Amino acid sequence: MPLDRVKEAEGILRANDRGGYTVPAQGLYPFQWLWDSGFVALGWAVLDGDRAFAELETLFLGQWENGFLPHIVFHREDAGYFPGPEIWGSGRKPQTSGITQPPFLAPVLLHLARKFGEKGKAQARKLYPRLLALHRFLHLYRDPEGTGLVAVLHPWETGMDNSPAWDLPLKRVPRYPVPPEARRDTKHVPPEERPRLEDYERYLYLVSLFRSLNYDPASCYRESPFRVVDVGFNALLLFADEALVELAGLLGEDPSEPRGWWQRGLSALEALWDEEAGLYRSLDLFSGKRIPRATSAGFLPLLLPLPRSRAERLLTTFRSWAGEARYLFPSVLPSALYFEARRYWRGPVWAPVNWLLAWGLVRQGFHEEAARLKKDLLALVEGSGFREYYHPFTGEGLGGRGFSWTAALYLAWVQ
Ligand code: 9WN
Repeated sequence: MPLDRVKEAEGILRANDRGGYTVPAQGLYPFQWLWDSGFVALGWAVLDGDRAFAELETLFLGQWENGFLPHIVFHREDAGYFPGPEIWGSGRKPQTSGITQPPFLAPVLLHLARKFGEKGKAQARKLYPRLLALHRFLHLYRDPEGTGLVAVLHPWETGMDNSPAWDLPLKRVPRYPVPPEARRDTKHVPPEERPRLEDYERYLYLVSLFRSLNYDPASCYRESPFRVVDVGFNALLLFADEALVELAGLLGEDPSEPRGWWQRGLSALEALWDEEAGLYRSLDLFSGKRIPRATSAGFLPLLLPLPRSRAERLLTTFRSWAGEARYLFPSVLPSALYFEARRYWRGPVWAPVNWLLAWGLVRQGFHEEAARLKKDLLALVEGSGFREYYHPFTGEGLGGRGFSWTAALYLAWVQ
């Protein structure tokens, strides 16, 4: 691994460090994001254990009294991002958004607790109750009927904002006028690499609706015209439930509550399996149907214990995708009509997805494919720098530059 890239990765984390939290990218994303912080903590763990724990502690400063953890914490003012704190109007201190993101935090805390021995355990003990409260919130308020799977109420909650999987469910969401100049993202990044204005108008409608409901969780669930069981979010939540069980064991806590969520969720996940397509799909709770779109999220259940035949079927699908791209792993099947090589979550390769899928493939014993995901990501970084995402055919870097999670995962991978 080229030493200068390692130094550069470290430099990016340090430059994006705002004291206890790391912004995903200067300019484009000037606040603290939930799932970014999980990945970033894995990078900090290579450099400085205390700083890794601090990333999570600072994130939890934004937790609400009901356990909810918002997807953005606005620790400081910055006019460079839209929608900013004044649009969300959460009324919290620090100011926050009012929707969440994939809770990819317990596996990170478990990793840190194991890596840093007694000191790590002491830190984990402080964060464990907060994580438990977050998971309790999600299982309770996002699954009021106790199905075992939770709903997301906004595409931003999936972390894969303009995934083609959300096109159909989003059609039910009215458009809220967003003057094109209000957007800041397209001032940092070419518009063809970002979501379309129409998507933003629907995103903003949902924000204004949730705000008008004072972010009351039961009302938001009931009133939201977007209610989807995202396979990615659920796979990560269940993976995190399992990590909570392990953390409970490590810390001498009672594991029965997270174990219950985990077991119930694993059997409920069966409803998302599409045997014909050979991958998992998200479920639209309004139509009651699985969403027929092939996205990388459908492979994230590889992180969970799967029957052998299921894992092998997923591997076959993985290989057929691999045959369609130069660099793995495209966010959408390249031969699909809705694939767009440069547009954000509609085609490009993303570092955290490679990293999560590799972790899942290792869990299933598929080491060769996991090694390929690592090799491709390292090649993308070495060829194009620490970008937000990459073109799956040419390897061109796209979106934001000096990107924290790409730098952090590179460090975690080459250490
Ligand atoms: C909205 C910060 C975040 C990531 C998401 C990614 C993008 C935000 C945006 O940036 O979303 O949350 O404004 O585009 O889609 O996964 O957490 O890096």
